[in-house]
Amino acid sequence: ALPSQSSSRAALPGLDAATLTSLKKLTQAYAVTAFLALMIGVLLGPLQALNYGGINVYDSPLLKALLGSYYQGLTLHGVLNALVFTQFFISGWMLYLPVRDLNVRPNMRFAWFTYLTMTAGLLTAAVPLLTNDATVLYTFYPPLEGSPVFYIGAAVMVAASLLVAGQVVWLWLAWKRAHPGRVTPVVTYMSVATWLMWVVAALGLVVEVVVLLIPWSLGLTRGVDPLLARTLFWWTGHPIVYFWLLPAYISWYAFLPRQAGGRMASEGLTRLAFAMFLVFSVPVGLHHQYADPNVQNTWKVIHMFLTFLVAVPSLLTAFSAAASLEDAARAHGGRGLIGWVRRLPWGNASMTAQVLAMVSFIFGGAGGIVNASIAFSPVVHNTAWIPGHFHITVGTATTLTFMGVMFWLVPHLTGKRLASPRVALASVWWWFTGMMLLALGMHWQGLAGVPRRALVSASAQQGVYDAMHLGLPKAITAASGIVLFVAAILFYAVLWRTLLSRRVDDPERTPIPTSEAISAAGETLADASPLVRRTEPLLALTFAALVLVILVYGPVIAPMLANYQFIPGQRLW
Ligand code: HAS
Ligand code: HEM
Ligand code: CU
Repeated sequence: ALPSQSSSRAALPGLDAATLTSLKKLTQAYAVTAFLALMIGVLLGPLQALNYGGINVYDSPLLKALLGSYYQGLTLHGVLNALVFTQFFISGWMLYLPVRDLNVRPNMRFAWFTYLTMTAGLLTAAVPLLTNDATVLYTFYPPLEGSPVFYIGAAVMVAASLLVAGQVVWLWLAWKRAHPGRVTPVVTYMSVATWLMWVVAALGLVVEVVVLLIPWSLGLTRGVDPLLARTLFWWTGHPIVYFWLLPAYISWYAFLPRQAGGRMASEGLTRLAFAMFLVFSVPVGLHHQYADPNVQNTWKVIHMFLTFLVAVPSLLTAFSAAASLEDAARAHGGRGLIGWVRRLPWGNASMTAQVLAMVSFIFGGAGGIVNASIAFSPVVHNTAWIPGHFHITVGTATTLTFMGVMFWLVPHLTGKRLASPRVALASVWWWFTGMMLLALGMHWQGLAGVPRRALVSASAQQGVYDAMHLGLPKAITAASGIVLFVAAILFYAVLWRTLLSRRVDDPERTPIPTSEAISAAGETLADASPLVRRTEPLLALTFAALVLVILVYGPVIAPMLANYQFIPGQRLW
């Protein structure tokens, strides 16, 4: 049966079989494109880990033939993993879930058009990346100047994600009109809040790329202002990390409890967390720019406090996730203060992946608070500490969660059975172990001052690091690359074997693992708690987000516009 929350009196057309089939194909297309991008990106990672282990493989004839430089590889790694993998997976995931949750019929022509647009953007941007004409790293800070084809492709990709956002918001509003007075079901609530946050967040990047970078790279303007470009970039660049995280949170809140054998803690609390992310995710970007000149300290400190505020909904999530796991384990005979942990279904690769992803995020989040503290920032900024931080946030909390989701999502979409569940289980432990080692080695080296984004294994620099006795963290980092390489092989063996096998079941036999809530929100707004009623108007909260962003970015950006600098581009590769 379809897990539908909408009633039959609705005038809105529900999902019919043909639309559902097409929607499942589309979701599969998004997910497979995502994991293909990740596969290429992840092949490059271990080479970088070896570099931070003091082993330079970039002089080998094979790599010399394949890559123009360390930086071409690093650009591909960052773009494919952090930008392409995430965006494709999320666009499929966060269209599929609300459509099923509301049981509404989307316009599938439009949905496929969006997927094709996004793919066209990706292929366009891929050309200059592969020909070494856009080796600008995934942050593409000017005055580094890549080929205009790269910026245009990236803009098309981001625009396509905004079309998905538009479609989901549109469907939600149609559902609201057909069901006046009803509380938005919680999976839809989380999805719509995330998409609306992304719309406000994306404004900075859209303006940067469309107004500044594309005309400049086409030679239409004399130069570009690097400080303004960076500020617009981080307007989007911080909240983009929540655009990667919240789709994983959706799974932690709504699906993981059921997979663990328990219930979601509270729908009201879940909605509060997402409402807070909607309002507070964006106005914090200056925590990436503490070292930038010509930005007043006052604004840096204000962004710092807002960063601490936006950590609160993650702390709510930590509480909530732990509560629902504990609820599950105790329901299955778990006992003791922490002994209950053993009663979680550790044989289930999908559950295990997600719980390990959460564990990594405890450390990733704690490191984030260090980064955000303006007094600590000079110690860690631009050092290997930072890649240490984000491989246990986006590289594990997000990526390992999506890997775990694939273990039920592919059977659910295709009717194929997960190939080798035991290999799947092994792959997630290898990934978790590898990423924890990578994080340990990189954080450690960062504290010793080893820079990020550097071919540190090149002989000239090695002497300096050898003098610092970094043998142990270097060895840990090199080992992490090998462990992660094994993890990737195990994971992709399972994924491709599953996808290439024959359909054996009715796909709906593997249901979406929607969890019940210990404390539900209620059906109608009239019966709901004040918290549920106040978090319902998502459009008003979006407006509040926009006002807050203008308040904390207006005074930062206005002087940059008044003193706009035309800096010519540079090609350093
Ligand atoms: Fe970050 C840099 C601050 C979260 C990603 N971050 C980066 C970069 C990336 C990134 C990619 O303030 C590099 C950008 C570049 O290339 O320059 N980050 C934060 C803060 C948070 C944070 C305060 N980051 C993330 C997330 C990311 C991500 C999420 C991706 C998905 N980050 C920074 C700062 C910088 C930065 C500075 C700039 C550094 C510099 O100097 O350049 C917070 O959102 C973190 C809040 C999270 C928590 C943890 C909650 C824990 C949970 C798990 C609970 C687990 C349970 C398990 C219950 C407070 C939810 C129970 C298990 C059982 C078995 C019982
Ligand atoms: C950078 C290793 C997977 C995203 C790096 C660096 C290393 C590394 C050592 C630092 C390079 C430097 O600063 O010079 C690995 C390994 C992986 C892996 C061994 C697993 C096989 C991932 C995943 C993601 C990711 C899954 C995201 C989904 C990034 C990003 C950068 C990076 C965004 C920064 C690129 C830049 O500075 O421009 N990786 N990584 N990596 N990695 Fe990974
Ligand atoms: Cu940030």
